[in-house]
Amino acid sequence: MHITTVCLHPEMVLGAFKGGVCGRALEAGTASLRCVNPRDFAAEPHRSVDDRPYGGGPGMVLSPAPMLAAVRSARAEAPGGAPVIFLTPQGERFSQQRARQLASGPGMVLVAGRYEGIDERVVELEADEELSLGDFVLSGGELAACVVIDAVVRLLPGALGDDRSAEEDSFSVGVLDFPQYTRPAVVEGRAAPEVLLGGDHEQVRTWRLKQSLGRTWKRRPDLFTALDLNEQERRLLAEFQAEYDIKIRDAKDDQHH
Ligand code: 9D3
Repeated sequence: MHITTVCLHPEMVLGAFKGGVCGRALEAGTASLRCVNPRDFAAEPHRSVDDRPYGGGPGMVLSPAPMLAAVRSARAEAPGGAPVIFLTPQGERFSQQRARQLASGPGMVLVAGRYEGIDERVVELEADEELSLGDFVLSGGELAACVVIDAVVRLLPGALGDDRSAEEDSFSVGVLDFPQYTRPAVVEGRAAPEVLLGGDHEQVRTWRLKQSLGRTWKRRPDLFTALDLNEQERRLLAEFQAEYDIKIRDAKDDQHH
């Protein structure tokens, strides 16, 4: 997979992949990661890449000429079929589904903005797509590009974690993770759930499914609404809800007494 990032701070993007699963995948050649800096396409003597916004207002806007030249240089070296994706707060929300689609393709060009944003004509001329990470404000697009790269590269065949992707497709996306435990069996008086120490794999699987469904119901009503539960899953959720009711009642009792 061929990945190019267009950004003013290449060290932020390259530095993010010095270690870890994705760093190793890049070292092994599972994917290539390059950065193109619009500053290298800016005119002398000042090599300026930004200017004041037309219409006034605070901050600066990335100038069209160096951005256009940088994006076009990145596109020219990318394989055909690699989309040019602008990371902007106005984009469609990035998702695991989009990560999977990108991981199955030949690559991507990720364009990260800074300051108040990129001149809209560059977006109109060159963006195949705009992606956002969500409704919060970053100080630039570089970290957003890193997030997209990480989510995509870990899915590539050859990256550690790729063996889990089939499982993720069918289960892990759509419900929350079950809680994890490791040794020792008791931490500050808190015992790990007994079922996990017992070695009955079917019981473990059932307990984990119940926890995943219960947590999704409790914490993520938006995900929960989209679930289509079978009979066993509905029974496990009902058990979780009954136990949860008892917990709430006990907590209220504690408050009153
Ligand atoms: C929304 C705030 N904007 C109007 C005042 C200014 C602005 C602030 C920060 C415009 C861009 C940015 C930099 N953010 C990104 O480049 C970005 C981003 C984000 O801030 N949140 C979630 N996803 C993304 S993807 C790129």
